[in-house]
Amino acid sequence: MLTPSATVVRDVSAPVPFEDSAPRTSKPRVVAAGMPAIISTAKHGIRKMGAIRSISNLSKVNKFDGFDCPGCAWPDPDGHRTFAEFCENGAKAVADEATKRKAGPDFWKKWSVSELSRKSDFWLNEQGRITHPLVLNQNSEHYEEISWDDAFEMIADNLAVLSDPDQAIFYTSGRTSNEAAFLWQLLARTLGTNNLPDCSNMCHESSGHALTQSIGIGKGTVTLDDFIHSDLILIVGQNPGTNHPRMLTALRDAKKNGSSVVSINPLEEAGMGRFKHPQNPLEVLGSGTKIADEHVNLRINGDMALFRGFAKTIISQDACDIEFIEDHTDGFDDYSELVQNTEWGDVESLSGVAREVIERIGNKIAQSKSMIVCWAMGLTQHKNAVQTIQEIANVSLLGGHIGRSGAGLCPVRGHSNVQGDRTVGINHHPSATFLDALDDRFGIEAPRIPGCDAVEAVRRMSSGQSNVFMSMGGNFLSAMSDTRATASALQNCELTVQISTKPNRSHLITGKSALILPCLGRTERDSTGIGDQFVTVENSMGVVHMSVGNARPASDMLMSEPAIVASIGSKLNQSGIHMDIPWLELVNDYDNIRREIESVIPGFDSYNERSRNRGGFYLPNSPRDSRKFDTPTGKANFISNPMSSITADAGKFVMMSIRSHDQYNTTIYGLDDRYRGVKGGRRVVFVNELDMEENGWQELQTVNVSSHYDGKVITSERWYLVPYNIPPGNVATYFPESNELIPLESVADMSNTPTSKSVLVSISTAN
Ligand SMILES: Nc1nc2c(c(=O)[nH]1)N[C@H]1C(S)=C(S)[C@@H](COP(=O)(O)OP(=O)(O)OC[C@H]3O[C@@H](n4cnc5c(=O)[nH]c(N)nc54)[C@H](O)[C@@H]3O)O[C@H]1N2
Ligand SMILES: Nc1nc2c(c(=O)[nH]1)N[C@H]1C(S)=C(S)[C@@H](COP(=O)(O)OP(=O)(O)OC[C@H]3O[C@@H](n4cnc5c(=O)[nH]c(N)nc54)[C@H](O)[C@@H]3O)O[C@H]1N2
Ligand SMILES: [Mo]
Repeated sequence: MLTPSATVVRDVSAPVPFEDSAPRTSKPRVVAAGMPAIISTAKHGIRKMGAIRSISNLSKVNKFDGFDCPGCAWPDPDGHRTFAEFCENGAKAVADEATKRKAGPDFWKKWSVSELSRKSDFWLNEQGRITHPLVLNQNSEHYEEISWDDAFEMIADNLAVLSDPDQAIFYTSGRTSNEAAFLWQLLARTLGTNNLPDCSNMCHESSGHALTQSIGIGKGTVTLDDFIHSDLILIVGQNPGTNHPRMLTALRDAKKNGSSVVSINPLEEAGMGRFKHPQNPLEVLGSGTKIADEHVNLRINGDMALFRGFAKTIISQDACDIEFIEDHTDGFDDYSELVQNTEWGDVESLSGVAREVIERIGNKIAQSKSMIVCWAMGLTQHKNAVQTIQEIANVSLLGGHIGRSGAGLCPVRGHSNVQGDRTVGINHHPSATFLDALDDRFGIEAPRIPGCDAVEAVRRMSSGQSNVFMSMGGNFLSAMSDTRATASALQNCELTVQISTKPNRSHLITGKSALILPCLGRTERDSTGIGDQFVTVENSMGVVHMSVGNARPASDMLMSEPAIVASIGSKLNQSGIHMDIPWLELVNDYDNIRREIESVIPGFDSYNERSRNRGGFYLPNSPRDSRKFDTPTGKANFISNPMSSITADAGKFVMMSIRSHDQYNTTIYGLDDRYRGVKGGRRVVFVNELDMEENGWQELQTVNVSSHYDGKVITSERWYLVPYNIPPGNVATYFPESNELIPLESVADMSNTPTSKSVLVSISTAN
């Protein structure tokens, strides 16, 4: 369990420590939200924020004059807002940030980093908000208070001595505002590096990569309004009941308007069963709305074959939109030939779905006039993720489901501003056009060599090529695959810097020296010399809008993210790295930052004015708006990839790592997963009953799990078996605990995303 530390004194544990007790299990739920959601919302709110603060905060979530919910990137209705446009898990995210508990300097004096590393992630998060800038000096075991000025000086000193700017890495988590993200990438590029990995590398990178090749834009092509006009919605590899609960409202409304919903998932998730809107008393008391008309229970990673089967059905019925295909696409003939030459037997065996089911759904797709396909991590985190998403694009192109009302492709983003961060330049391989515009505006010479993504960042730190790791939010240690490899990479650094709100494992597994810079959260008032400021974010459907915090900051010592970046930039100016950027002036009035964004990035015309409009504004999206495709041929591309799926040898299983109902990525709110009937523990392995029987395993038996990749074996001890309705040969665990098992080398083709949903494992009973 213990990872050797970089210095003699620290003896820290990188993988999540074991919990003491076994979980308790009960029957999984089939109804999402309803009364249990209301009770859970109230409990979290009142326990963490107190009654008054809780009402005041929750009534400001996603209102026109309030803050953007930090929970997920699902959009809000354009023209109206209900009393409180929030959900149970959004409320948990708000309560978690607005907690009254504080992890002040005394807390860090009391606990050494080694001791803290043996606490669970749940415990760490429960300690509350970080209140002061903190330093962990080389050979020290404790974080101590440091002045902001000394902290910035320490960073500037470390950056100024680098012989090559690529020795520095600037990571971003997708909660960061457009304003902070734009300054962050500007700081990296003026220094001279494109080393800007972000959480997107582990998330929707595969979607961006696939869609750019297929339709010329790395984003989805629907608006929220399209849902109500669709006649068919496919939800593939996504668990909206837990991770995008507000999406259930859109699905309910679409259903009421006659649409049909099909869920495609190895698990029958609760949100896809029945939904009771927690803010509608009649629904809470009644039986709710049935969401999915049909559930396709496929094998993990069976999606590409499934969609190939759909294509077979559509093509065999001559149900293609020939006019659209002729006018707007390229590559149809090759694709059609490939589809027709694909054997049904291969489709069935790779997907794990019977031909008759595939044909039944395929018929629905063939008849649909307006189909939306939604997806999330169930598709993006496999070896063939890019190819799978391109197959979905192919099937959508067959029916002309792009740039038509009620139809389109809908990658559902995770972090609330992950899409915006990419738009404003958080990208390790930026386009030449973007860099040229940056150079022109700021008189710099931004580097043209691509930087590292998340996986490559670990490699560079391990080999010593990079040795300063700076993190704008997030929890890189726990979010990344191969926890041990990531830990030793971070420990190989001279300096690691975390701009954070709450304690997490990345504060404990550090470089020789480390800094924690505590920042304001979304809910909090951000005032500068000239008055209160707001920031802007872009949701999953390309709407840019303002977010204004109004709560009193958790501590007087906090700085805003933009101010922290600007202060680092300004210190670098002083320390001889000449950057002619008026950093401090930019952050005195955030309108100044938005003016810079407007001048560099297309689509942001009259940014300051339009972000003040109720509900913000849509960024241009030519496939959606005008069926124009920014590809080399000017057309959307049918891309013909060979069909594939992961297969396990005898004695091995395919493991997916998923989220419970009580976590936000690596932040653990509680140890329960109400919908899946697991309470009081997270080290569970969900296994099919038949596999349990065949191996003679008992419910809640303790096991060790080992992953296997190209001769590399990683073992993680003490997991509890839970029989579950999951396809035979497939198992599921929760992340971040199971990140320990995901080999760094196991990545998606082209997008380099860790294969968090495709890990080959064996299970052995523990002694
Ligand atoms: N409350 C809460 N909200 C969140 C988050 C959170 O942690 N908590 N995280 C945010 C972030 S960053 C993101 S990216 C999103 C994530 O949102 P999701 O993508 O919904 O998150 P996961 O739990 O990873 O769920 C993946 C789903 O895909 C299914 N799946 C796994 N493998 C396959 C496969 O091969 N094929 C198919 N068809 N299905 C598969 C799983 O059974 C599961 O239902 O949520 C965002 N919102
Ligand atoms: N095995 C496995 N691994 C995965 C995934 C998976 O499905 N399976 N999912 C992947 C996905 S989709 C994602 S997006 C990544 C997530 O990766 P990250 O974005 O790096 O991780 P989070 O857990 O969201 O980050 C939580 C931390 O952010 C800080 N924070 C919270 N709010 C703020 C804020 O307003 N400002 C600042 N500066 N800091 C803040 C807090 O200190 C908190 O501890 O994980 C990935 N890892
Ligand atoms: Mo994500």
